[in-house]
Amino acid sequence: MTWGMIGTWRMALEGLAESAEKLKEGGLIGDAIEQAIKQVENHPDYRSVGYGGLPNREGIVELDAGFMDGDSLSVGAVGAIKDFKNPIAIAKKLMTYPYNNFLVGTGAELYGQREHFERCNMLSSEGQEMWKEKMRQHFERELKPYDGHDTVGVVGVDTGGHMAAATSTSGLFMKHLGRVGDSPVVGSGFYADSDVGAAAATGLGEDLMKGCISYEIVRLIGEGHSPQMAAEQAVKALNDKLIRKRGKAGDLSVVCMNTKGEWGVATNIHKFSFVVVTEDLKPSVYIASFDGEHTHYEAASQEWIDTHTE
Ligand code: SD4
Repeated sequence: MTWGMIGTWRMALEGLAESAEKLKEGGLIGDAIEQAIKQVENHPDYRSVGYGGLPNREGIVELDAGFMDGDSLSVGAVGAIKDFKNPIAIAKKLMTYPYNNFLVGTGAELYGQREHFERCNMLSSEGQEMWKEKMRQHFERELKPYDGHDTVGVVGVDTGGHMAAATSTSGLFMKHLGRVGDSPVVGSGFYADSDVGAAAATGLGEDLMKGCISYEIVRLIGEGHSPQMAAEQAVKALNDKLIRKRGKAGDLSVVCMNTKGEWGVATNIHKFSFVVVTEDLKPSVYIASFDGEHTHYEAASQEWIDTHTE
């Protein structure tokens, strides 16, 4: 059987490259994805995930993460959790219970503490400096809440045909205390079904949730569409509907894969970077853009990869 993973944004590169080695040797997709996302969470230069993530408007780093196992459809998630090093590991553990799979705020923190997950003050001094600067810009020139915020989402299949999907994020810049976006919400931020495929999303959570976008993509793959067709169709339909009903659509970007390791990507923005690794493709960064009708993508240059972190 084949294997492969696809992840949102350039920041997924190092993690996917390393965990691909495990998949190659027959490792489980859930473990590979957890390892890949942990690397992003632990990286202080990635400003939107884990340690070093940008704080909310109160200056507090609240993190969201979700995990889904495509064999059992089990889901685990945490929302608005503070001071834990790897929210993704907590989400993955929560997946193993029959109930209480999605914990938020103090309940999530209490659980993490009881289970001895590693604690960490997630506010780096760089994150704090950047927050001050962003706050200043916000008041000076009405910075959009979205600016500079990305979620890492990874989906994939292993040689045993198991599929999984997961996300981790510090959410939107300038979000309110307690605000939770699409990322830990099953069906919106992520979805996996080992019979069909898996998908993950990044962008404006408030709009991604309106289309249950990750579930919709997997559903379309199940109807016989290629991952690329499914991703493009779902994003275009949601984008158009949001514009028709609300006058505008927030940023919507997705990645997906089917059981054969075939992958797809779609976006409604100008520059959405993503990373793919499969049995036949070394870890590669691409940049996707939307022309109003279709998503196009091309390989990122080494120079671009070296000078961009997100
Ligand atoms: C959220 N979807 O919290 C996340 C943020 C994100 O690219 O993905 N930004 O709404």
